[in-house]
Order: sequence, then structure tokens, then C-alpha cells
Amino acid sequence: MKKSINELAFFGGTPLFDILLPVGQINIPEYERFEALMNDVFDRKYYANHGKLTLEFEDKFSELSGMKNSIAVTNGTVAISIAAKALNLPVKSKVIVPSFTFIGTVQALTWAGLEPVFADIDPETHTITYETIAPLLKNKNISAILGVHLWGNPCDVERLDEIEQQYGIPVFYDAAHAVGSAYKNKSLASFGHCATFSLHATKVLQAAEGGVICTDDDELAEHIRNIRTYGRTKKVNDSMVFNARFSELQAAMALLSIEKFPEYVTNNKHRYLLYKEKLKNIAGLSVIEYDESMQGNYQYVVFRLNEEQFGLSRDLLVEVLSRENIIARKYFIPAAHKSVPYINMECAKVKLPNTELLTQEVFQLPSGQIVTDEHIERICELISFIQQNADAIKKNVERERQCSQK
Ligand code: T4K
Repeated sequence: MKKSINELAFFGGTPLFDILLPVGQINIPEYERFEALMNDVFDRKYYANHGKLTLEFEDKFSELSGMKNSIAVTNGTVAISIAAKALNLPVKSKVIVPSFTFIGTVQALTWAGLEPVFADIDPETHTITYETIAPLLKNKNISAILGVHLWGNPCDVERLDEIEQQYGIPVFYDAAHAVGSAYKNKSLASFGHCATFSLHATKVLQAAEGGVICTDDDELAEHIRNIRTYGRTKKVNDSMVFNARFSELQAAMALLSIEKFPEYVTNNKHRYLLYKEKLKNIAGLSVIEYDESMQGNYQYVVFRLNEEQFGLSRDLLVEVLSRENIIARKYFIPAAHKSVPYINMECAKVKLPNTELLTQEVFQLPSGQIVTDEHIERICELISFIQQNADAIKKNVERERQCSQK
């Protein structure tokens, strides 16, 4: 461990780790097993258009999520656009959506011809609630609400259901982070008209790239399948169709990943709890708690940093950690309403105090399968060291800045 701040890589010392520790899960299957599945695909010469492996994966995803229909698509962003199209939301109508989310959530709506109405979020769960969206329901032309189960934490699902009953506004969910998760023993995939998932390589269940849309509504599922494949199902009509097919290569990765899902979740929970225990006494640092009434996948280890109490800004801490090869990440900067193109639009003229605060305070620590207990213990010791030496680090940074200006 470092004995003085001059040993920090930020000030020219040797990095604590000689490999990069990223925030993504990177749960990569054994190559031999992937090769065996690929040999079968090559023998059959059937690579795309929802072959045997894709159908098998969709069944397994339905089993995991307790849903009737799981429709695999190219990625999690396209999943949202297709869900919005299948719900037949009128072009140029408005959809309530949090600004504190991955930009893909909102861009997907824009690609579907919809306009965002940005909602604030609860500062503890980082999701929209009845209270944060109620004032927005007065807006004209609201056609839907898109909740995001951020970090796998459930939105205020029961009360959002009530809003749908009361106002007749359909709710659907971006559940990119919530694969295999449940709220009060009910699958998160089952809330709203449909839920969309991401199978990106950094996710707990991965297909390198990929997405899934789940719904128990058979008619909606038919529209989703039809839009996904250029209107080929011919069972329903859709004015706009697309190619969002999932290949057999993606399905092979996904099948191997879903097989190990319970093991990944157990390991994620262990890592999350270890970080939580080791960092519990650091002033100004708090871990994002998972709702007790949910069963999550623990893929993210998310913290908030209060600059005044910690002694350094979140940005400086992330920079110092990165130089040690601890690739901590700040989320979500800028928030969607401060991003192009929304920043120049009417929809950006909103006050979202919790969103603004969280964009300055939230960061993730490395959490995937590369990260061992020993890595976590050393990362936590380093964070404690940085916090104890916060004033000296700030002074050194300031001194270096002044020298570089001379
Ligand atoms: N909704 C929400 C709430 C989402 O978070 C996302 C995606 C979506 C919708 C859309 O789903 P997709 O269309 O992406 O399926 C990542 C991912 O690209 C993105 O999937 C994810 N959310 C977002 C939160 O994170 P970045 O730019 O922050 O991370 P990235 O891809 O640079 O990877 C993180 C770290 O992992 C890097 O340090 C490098 C490492 N890495 C990454 C890849 C891809 C590897 O070591 N190997 C790899 O193969 O976006």
C-alpha cells in the first residue's frame, strides 16, 4: 500500500494494479464451449433469422423472467425503440422519462419519433416515482411513461400502475440493468406493458451485443416480432418495420451466459457486500442500497460522494483511481436533458435538482468477474488512504497546476 501521496500514480508513482479493472461485468464464457456451439451453427449453415439457438435462448430468458414472451433483438437501445413502435405511440407525442439514465434510453425514443418530457428521480433509488412524475401529467400530448429500473433498482412500480389506471397512460420499462430481478417476488419484467433488457458485454447476462423485450401480452409480442423482422410474420400489420434481428452468434454467447447467471449473481452480491463493509466508515461516501423487497443481480457497485465530507471531489477521486488502473466511472454525465440534441430544445427547460446533484456525486467501482476479493480490499484501502490525505492531495494538485501555468 502507498505510504505517501507521492507514491500515487497521479503524482508519478507506480500504479497499484498492473491490469485494468473495469466497471463492466465482462462475463466471458469458455471459448471451447462457444466453439462447439459455433461448429454446430457452421454445420447447419444457419447464422441469422432466429435459428435454433436464438429460439432456445428466448425460451430460457422467458423461464428466467417468468414471462410468456421474450423477443431477442440486436441491442438494448433498439429494444426500446421497437417497444415504443409496437405500443403504437403517436409520432411527436411525448413520453415521460428520467434524465438520469444512459443516453440510449432517450435517444431510442427520439428514433421512434417521440419527444421526451424529463422527470426527476428519487435521490435514494435513482428511479422515477409517483411524486417525481405527477406534476408532469398535466402536460398535453403525453402518450406514455418510460421508467428505468436504474442499477436494477425497481421504479415505483405499484404506484406507476395506479397512474396508468387513473390517467390511461401506458407505462413501459427500460430494464437494461434488471435482468433476472424481481420486486416482492414478482419479476420486474412483468410490470408495465413490456420491459426491455440489454445484453451488452458489460452486463451480467451478455451476448456481446443484444437486447430482449418481454411481455405477457401476446398481441403486443406479435407486433414486436413483426417490427423486428421487416414485417415478415404477416400475422399483424405495422406501418414501420425494421431489422433488429439477433444472430446465432449472439445467441451462442447468450446461452452460455444464462447458464451461469445464478453463479454470476452470487459473485456479484459477494463483491457488493465486501465493498459495502470495507467502505462503510469512510466519511462522505455512501453505497447505493438495493431495495430490501427486491431480488437483484447486483451487477453494479454504485457510490455517492459528498465532496465536503470526503474532502475531495468525485471527479478528482475518479481521476486518481484511474491512474492506479482502477477504472471507476462517473454516471451519467451529462444528464440526458443536458445532452445534444435535447439541451437545445424546449424539453431541457426543466428543474431536476436530484438529477443535477447525482450527476456530480455518483460513480461506480470495478465490479465484474475480473475483480477478486484481494483487488477489492486493496481498492478500499486506497480509497481510505486518499480520504485521509485529501487535503494534501488537493494542495499538491493546486501546486502542480500553478507550476504548469508558469
Ligand atoms: N438503458 C440503460 C439504462 C442502459 O444502461 C443501456 C446501456 C441501454 C439502455 C442501452 O443498451 P445497449 O444498446 O447498450 O444494449 C456502457 C455500455 O455500452 C452500455 O451498454 C450501458 N448501458 C452503459 C451504462 O455502459 P460505457 O461507455 O459506459 O462503457 P463501455 O462500453 O466503455 O465499457 C465499460 C468498461 O468495460 C470499459 O472500461 C472497458 C470494459 N470493456 C468493455 C467492453 C465492451 C471490456 O473490458 N470489454 C468489452 O468487451 O457504456
